[in-house]
Amino acid sequence: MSSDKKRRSRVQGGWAPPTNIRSDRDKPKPEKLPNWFGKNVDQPVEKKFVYEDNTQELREKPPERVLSKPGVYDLSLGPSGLSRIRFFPNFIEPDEAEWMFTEMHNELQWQQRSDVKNGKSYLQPRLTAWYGDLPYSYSGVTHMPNKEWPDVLRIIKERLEEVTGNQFNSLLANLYRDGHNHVNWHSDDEKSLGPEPTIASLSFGDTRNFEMRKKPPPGITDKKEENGDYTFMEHVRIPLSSGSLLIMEGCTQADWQHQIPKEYHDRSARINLTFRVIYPE
Ligand SMILES: O=C(O)CCC(=O)C(=O)O
Repeated sequence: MSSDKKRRSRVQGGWAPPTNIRSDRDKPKPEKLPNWFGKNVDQPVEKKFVYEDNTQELREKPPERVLSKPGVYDLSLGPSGLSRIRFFPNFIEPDEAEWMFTEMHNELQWQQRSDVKNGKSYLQPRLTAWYGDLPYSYSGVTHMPNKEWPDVLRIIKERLEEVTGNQFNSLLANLYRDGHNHVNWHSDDEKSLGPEPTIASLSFGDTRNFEMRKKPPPGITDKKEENGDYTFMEHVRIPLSSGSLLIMEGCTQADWQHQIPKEYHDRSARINLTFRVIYPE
């Protein structure tokens, strides 16, 4: 080490400025400081944590209930009263159901009708046929009285009335030609069906999911549900195979909705018969 360096280290305990620095201009420039420097960043910041109560209730989506076994299921007790369904997956033997399907496919007076919503007309994504002494109106569609019941429908009606002890005076038949044919969420709650209608639904042909969802309770303030979001309401799914019978009764139409959703894989045709009692309006 040179004697000059040794001297500087003795003076400063490190490298003292070299002896050749004689003016300020020769001094090393100070490092450029970051622009946050001097803005009280090194002062303790008074942090205010305000605890706010979560006013939105934490809600969990209830799991979908799938019903596939025969039985009587009480879906709910309110708000209108007891909603009950009865399910008989093997009401009609497969061979007989197949024969009935072909007969109905060929004999019923199928038509594609239009629903009317907000003054606009939409073709229904299925075919329908109506049998009964009285007209039936829903969603802007009116089915005119039709007393010409084909034999196959008379046979089915007699069997149904004998087994269930119920009497029906009308029938709405739906033909879903493929998986894209469907019926949207609705309740069969028209005035002409009376306050607590019993509706007997028979299925033939390919299996489709019958889905049900509970209506939000009246007066609920939740914006989502006002807009028809039923996410947190109870959901039930019943796969309806050929020959199955599903009876909805009590407050099922008042407190629940149902649909046959579109399928995104191949489905062949399905016929559904819903037997009802219609009252003059
Ligand atoms: O096809 C079905 O199983 C349901 C039909 C239906 O919802 C109706 O006719 O109101």
